[in-house]
Amino acid sequence: MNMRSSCCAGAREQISLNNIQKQIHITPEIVKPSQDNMITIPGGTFSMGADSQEGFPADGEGPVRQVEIDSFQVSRYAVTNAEFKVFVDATGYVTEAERFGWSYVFHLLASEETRQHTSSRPQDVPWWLVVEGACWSAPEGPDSHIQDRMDHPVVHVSWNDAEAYCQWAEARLLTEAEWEYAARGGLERKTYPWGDLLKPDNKHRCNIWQGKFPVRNSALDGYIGTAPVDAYEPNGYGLHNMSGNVWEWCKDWFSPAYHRQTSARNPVYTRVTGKRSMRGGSYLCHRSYCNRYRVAARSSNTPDSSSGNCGFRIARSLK
Ligand SMILES: [Ca+2]
Repeated sequence: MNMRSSCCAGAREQISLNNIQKQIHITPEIVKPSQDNMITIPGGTFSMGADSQEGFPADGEGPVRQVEIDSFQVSRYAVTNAEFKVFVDATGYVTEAERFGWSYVFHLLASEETRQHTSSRPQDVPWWLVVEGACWSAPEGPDSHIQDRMDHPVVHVSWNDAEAYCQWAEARLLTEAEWEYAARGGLERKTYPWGDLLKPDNKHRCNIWQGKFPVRNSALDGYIGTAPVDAYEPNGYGLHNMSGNVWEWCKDWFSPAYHRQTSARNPVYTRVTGKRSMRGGSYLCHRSYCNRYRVAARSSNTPDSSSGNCGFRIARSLK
């Protein structure tokens, strides 16, 4: 079993499963994600990135620069378990977590029995359990299921799995720049999708961690794990949970030099770096440890990695 530590989610070593970009057999009559949940984001120019000291220098959140984005469509929510099930039922797709036979589960979410039978965890992020049988339909291992979580974001999907879903849905992942532009909801240089205060009017606006990470989560925001994709108020563009809940895979390869090396118009980092970008943070984020639930924050993982706190949303280009 191969693993490598990462702050935001455990990573698989690059032992790629050959031909992971499998043939997808499409059943045409199956209903695909409709336009109803897609929002058109009008193109424009915005200040991308952050220069504040809040971030991690190694992430390359800045320097802040002006970036121009063409209009595009984005899904109002992250892809749900219900939507992913339609895809799997239609295509027979098998996720990488299922092929590898394991995925990363946060220790407090696993059952007592699973914890007792799981000895493998990355040394420097020991709150991630390597749980055999954990996958999108059994998020905490074989003794768990998604029946009461069909409107939650699908998790334990790798970047490659997300790409496969997009191919089927005739969609694509957002570029990092599109993601941040959408997440800002029309606001300029704010920390969160709704403004600069984490809890305006003392109201929770996203699903992160309250308490002492990683041992005690008081879940004052209502959720210890994932929340339904439409939880909390949307941002100015009508998008839910751009901050917190689950990390969202983006199209780009990840590089700390992103802001220095990509163009000012529709940027996308295409040089192969071995890691794909993720945005938004998750229910495990806490200011004391990982405050990457800010809109300018960035993280990454290998494209075959999966964990219980990473999903994706979809985009479509406008003709
Ligand atoms: Ca929470």
